[in-house]
Amino acid sequence: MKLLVAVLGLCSLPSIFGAQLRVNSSTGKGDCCVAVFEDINYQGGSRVFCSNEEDLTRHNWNDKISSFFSNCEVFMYEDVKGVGEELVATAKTDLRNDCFRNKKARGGSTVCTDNWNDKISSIYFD
Ligand SMILES: [Ca+2]
Repeated sequence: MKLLVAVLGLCSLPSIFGAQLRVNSSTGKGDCCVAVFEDINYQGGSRVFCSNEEDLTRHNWNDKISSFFSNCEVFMYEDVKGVGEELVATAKTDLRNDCFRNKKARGGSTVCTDNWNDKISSIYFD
């Protein structure tokens, strides 16, 4: 989290998420939200999601995300409704650097078959 604040300069995380980051009155903690970006390094068009999004085509965000950060662990999927390859993370500055995980090659070693850039189609928080 410190890294994110550093990367984004003087902005604190709650101010980045703005009014969409609600605080739970019983725990004092904010809800989970994720800020997604069209380009790497948190650049380009952006949007904040604070609830599960089973189909990003509804928001015109399908296969567009190139970086993101969150205040909690987020589960991202290659296809809508949590189908396909899964990526679990709190932040990624450049999804081109992240392989689809552990595809077994002949002989048992793992191999990268593709990267996550412009591939995410659904988002879950739990
Ligand atoms: Ca993109």
